[in-house]
Amino acid sequence: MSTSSLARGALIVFEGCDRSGKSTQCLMLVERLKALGKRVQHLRFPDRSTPTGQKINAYLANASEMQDDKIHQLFSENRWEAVPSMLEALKNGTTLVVDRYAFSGVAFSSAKGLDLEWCKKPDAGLPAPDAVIYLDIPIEAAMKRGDFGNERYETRAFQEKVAAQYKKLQTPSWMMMDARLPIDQLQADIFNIASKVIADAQNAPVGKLW
Ligand code: 2DT
Ligand code: MG
Repeated sequence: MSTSSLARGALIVFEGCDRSGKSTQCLMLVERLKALGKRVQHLRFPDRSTPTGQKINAYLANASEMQDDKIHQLFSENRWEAVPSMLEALKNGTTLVVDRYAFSGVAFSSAKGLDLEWCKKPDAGLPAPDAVIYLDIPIEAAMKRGDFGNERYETRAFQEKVAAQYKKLQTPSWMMMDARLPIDQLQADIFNIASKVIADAQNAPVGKLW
C-alpha cells in the first residue's frame, strides 16, 4: 500500500558554533534538494523579520539591552510563532532545513550562567527535529576562517562556553560532522544523511521537544 500522497516533510536542524559553516551547508542542501525536485524550505532562527525578531536583532546588535531570562524567552517566542506554518509545511510534504533551533537557545543562554533545565522549558513541545546535524569545529579553526563579527556573543571566550553547553545537550542521535572537512565533501555526507532522514520521516508522526 502506498502512502506517498500523505508523506510528510522532514525537519532537519543544523547547529554549531559561529563560523562552523551552518549557513553555507544549509544553503547547499536546500539547493541540491530543490534541483532534485523536492519540496524544501530554508528557515533560520532567529527569524529577524518578525516583530520579536526585530527586538532580538537590536539586542544582538548591542542596540538594546534586555535581561538574560527575558531575551531567552523572546528567542523561544520567535520559534513558537513559526510553529503553525512549520507544521503546515511538514504536513504538505515540505522538508524544512533549519539554521539554528532550540539547541542554540539553550546553549547560548546557559553559557551566560542561566540554569540549563530552566532554559529548556520555554521550548518544550516545539516540533522535534527528525535530525540534528551538528557542525563540530575547534574554536581555533573557526577563528582562522576570519574574524567573528561585531554582534553580541561573537567572542572566542563566549563561543568556548557555548560549545561546552552544546555538548551537554548532545544525544546519541545527533549527527556529529567534522566541520573542517572540505565544503563539498561535507555537503556530500550531509546530503546522504538528509536523504535517509527524509525517507524515514515520511510516514512517522512529528515528535515534540524535548
Ligand atoms: P545567527 O548568527 O545564526 O543569526 O544567530 N541565539 C540564537 C540565541 O542566543 N538563542 C537562540 O535561540 C538562537 C536561535 C546565536 C544570532 C545569534 O543568536 C544566538 C547567535
Ligand atoms: Mg552570527
